[in-house]
Amino acid sequence: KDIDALIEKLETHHNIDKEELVTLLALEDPSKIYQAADRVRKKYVGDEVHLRGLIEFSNYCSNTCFYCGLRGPNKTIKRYRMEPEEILQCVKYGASVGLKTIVLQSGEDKYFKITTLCKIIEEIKKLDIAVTLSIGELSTKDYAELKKAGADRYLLRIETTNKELYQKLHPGMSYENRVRCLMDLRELGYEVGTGSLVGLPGQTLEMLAQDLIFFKKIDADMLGIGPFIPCENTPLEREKGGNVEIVLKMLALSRLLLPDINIPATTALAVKDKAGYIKGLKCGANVIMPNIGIDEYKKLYKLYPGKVPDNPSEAVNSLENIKKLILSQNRTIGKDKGYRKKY
Ligand code: MET
Repeated sequence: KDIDALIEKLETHHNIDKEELVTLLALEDPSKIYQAADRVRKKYVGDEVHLRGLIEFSNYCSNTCFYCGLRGPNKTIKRYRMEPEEILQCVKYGASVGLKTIVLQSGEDKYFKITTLCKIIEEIKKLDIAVTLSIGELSTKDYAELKKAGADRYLLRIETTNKELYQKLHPGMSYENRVRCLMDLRELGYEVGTGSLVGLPGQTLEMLAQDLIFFKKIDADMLGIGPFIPCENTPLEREKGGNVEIVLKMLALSRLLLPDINIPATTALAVKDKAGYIKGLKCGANVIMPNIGIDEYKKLYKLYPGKVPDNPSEAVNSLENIKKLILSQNRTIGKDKGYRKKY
């Protein structure tokens, strides 16, 4: 009874306090949360699933995030950088198959000058394609220049809003600077995406509830939420990793709190669970990010294991696989750039 009232409150008012969120996150049978999230998704963003073509253009990284296979100190992976020409070839392919958004992602690679990135962005924009960047923490000035060149959106997950856990997992980085980046991006007029890694060692339901409160507070336009998958040759390689159910709860509660935003069913969710994309789409998600990069590089972008099978065309996040999957769920493929339509 109480639970039904809580869910109804969320579904109508899109607001709830932290203790109530913890109660919902702890529910043994979350099916009513999922159903409510699916209704809200349908009502506010409809049946369209927006595709965002992902290009992982460099796996060099100067950071040392404990969970990530690309961390600087990991000397066991081969590093690569794509040439601007190669990036643009992938973009053109994406355009030719109807994609309207390209996501450029990399480790924190100081090699690429802002002016180089600006030129790439300008070229992409000529094709009438929205540009999302996911290249980490930069100065206010750099963010401003990239915006001026035409970048539309920026993804920068907070990963966890628990400061103590954040500092433990990100030596040499600061929680305050990450929040500063998000505030800068907002102020500069980007659509801003953030999100969390779910199932980190030491992460509690209270912390996850706090993440949700944070997303609501900063009015995130996009939220990427996925399971923590332990990766070899990282300090967390022997940890357990996040489970799918808690990720789905976070997705569904995000949709209920922020009804009109763009929420991907993440690649990590699909890697963790064969039906991950479908489950995500049924729990509030309305975006999927097919990888449109170059096969030989995809194999080297090892954020976590299982992303790329021996034959990359069999990857869960291939465009072909994703298109089929969306149609199989009686959903449609978004035809426009898929900006957030604030209600
Ligand atoms: N390095 C960037 C970040 O921390 C991009 C995603 S991590 C591969 O946000």
